[in-house]
Formats: sequence, C-alpha cells, structure tokens
Amino acid sequence: MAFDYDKYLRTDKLPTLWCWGCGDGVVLKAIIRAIDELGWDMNDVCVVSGIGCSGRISSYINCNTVHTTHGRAIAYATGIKMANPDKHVLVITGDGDGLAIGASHTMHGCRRNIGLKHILINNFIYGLTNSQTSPTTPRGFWTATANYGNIDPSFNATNLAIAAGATFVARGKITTPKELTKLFVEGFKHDGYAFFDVFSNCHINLGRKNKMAEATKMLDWLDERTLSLVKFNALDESQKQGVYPLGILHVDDSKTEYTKAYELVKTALKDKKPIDFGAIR
Ligand SMILES: Cc1ncc(C[n+]2csc(CCOP(=O)(O)OP(=O)(O)O)c2C)c(N)n1
Repeated sequence: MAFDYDKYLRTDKLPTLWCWGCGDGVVLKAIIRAIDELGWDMNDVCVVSGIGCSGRISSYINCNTVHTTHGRAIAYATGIKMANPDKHVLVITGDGDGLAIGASHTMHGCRRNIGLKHILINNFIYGLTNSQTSPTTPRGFWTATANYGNIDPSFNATNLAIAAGATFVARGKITTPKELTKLFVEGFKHDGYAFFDVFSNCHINLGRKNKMAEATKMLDWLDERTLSLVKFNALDESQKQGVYPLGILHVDDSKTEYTKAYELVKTALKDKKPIDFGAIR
C-alpha cells in the first residue's frame, strides 16, 4: 500500500512554493517517514524553522509549527523545549540560516546539549534570496555576491557541531532518501542535541549558474563529493579535501541533556538547597 503522506501534511497548502526537483521536498518526506516509523503523535511534535526555502517545511507539515525569523530558529526552539521537555522539537534551517546569521545559536544549542533535532538543509547557497554566498559555498563557485568566484573556504558543519558539543552528529543527502530516513530515526531517538548536515540541491540558484546546466548534474555533483565514513577514513589526509563522509559521525550518550540538568535547578529552588552538580555530566 502506498505510504499515506497526506496524513502528515497540510494538504490545503499544496502545491509547495519550492522549485520543481528541490531537495527540500525529499527532506520533508524523510522527516515524515521517520516520525511515522517512530510512531510519534503529531500533537507531541513541534517543527520550528527559520526563513529560507528550507524554512517552508514548517508550513507544510501538519503538527505544531513555528516559522520564525531568519537565523533565530534555535533560540525559539530552545524556549519551546525548555517549557515542554517531553515534546519532540525539530528545527529546520538552511546553511545561511544555521551557519551564518544563526551560527552562534547553532553553537550554543550544541554546547548546551539541549534535546533539539536540528536538520540543516545544506544546499551551499542562499536559495530563497537568489544565490548569495553562504558559509558552505565551495571555493571558486559563482554567486551573486562573488561574481568572479567565491574565495572563502567552505565550512564543514559537522566538524563545527562536534567541536561545539553536539552529542549526535550525522550527514545525509537527498539522493539517498532511505538512508536519510534511517539517520533521522536514529537521531530523533537520541536524548541530546542531534545535528544533521543534509546535503541538498539548488539546481536553480546554484547548479545552473555553475556549469551544471541540467538539474540532475547537481545531484551527480552531490554524489561525487560524498562517500561512506568507512571509505572516507581509508583516504589519506590530502585526499579528504573537498569530500565529505556520510552517516552517523559522532555519538556521545554520556552527557546530560539540558532540560534534565535544568530540573536540578528547579529542585534546588524548591528545596532551597544547592544544585547537585555531581549529577550533571
Ligand atoms: C534578518 C534577516 N536578514 C536577511 C533576510 C533575507 N533572507 C531571507 S532568506 C535568506 C537566506 C536563505 O538562505 P539559507 O538560509 O541558506 O536557506 P535556503 O533558502 O537556501 O533554504 C536571507 C538572507 C531576512 N529575511 N532576515
């Protein structure tokens, strides 16, 4: 039997505003499949997004949603999770949203290890606003703000998340949606900050302006620059430049999730006793 996506969608909002073939739809479907597999009640799910093409996901999924301001989704989501620790709070950002204007929020969400599920849809460009350089735009690419080619080095989002303290860090891509769904299932179960760097396409505002005239060329480009973690680890350091490992890259179950640490603050206040810092890892 065909999977019933309509059960999880605001069908009155369709068709989407996304360009035909945009990876944002693949990510939305993978999120829905993962939620379905986990058997979550949509009343217990909150999807928080920033501004960008990626941010439109919160308009289409049928649960509690907040479409916030550009770069501030993690801040809103932090407040929502603090007030509702038992709810599943997913955050959707673009690479501009989560790594440029909102980079510090991403870092501090990771540092606190608050139990958000942060899906960063990485299409290597500011898509919605027509091709400005983002922190992940590859060097040499034409953008609207780098007409002679981007000179900035490109951010590795998963390295940033691991260094900042996220306790579940993974990379997936839209050309392998089943694997992406599996990553979401694993990360959504994680009790701490789960960060997903999801490589996606923007064939309209990046690909076709960078010698990838056909939409599928950008999908090929995504596949050429990604490989399994096992294969990646077998490469020499010099061969690792410009290629990115896929899969679960980092898990640390030993750290206390932030809302659980905050319970100790509440107890200390109630009992008028010092916080038991020995209980926080
Ligand atoms: C404070 C603020 N600054 C700038 C903008 C304009 N703006 C909207 S979306 C966007 C970038 C979108 O790029 P990205 O976050 O990578 O998401 P994508 O559209 O590619 O999914 C910008 C600069 C805004 N809405 N608000």
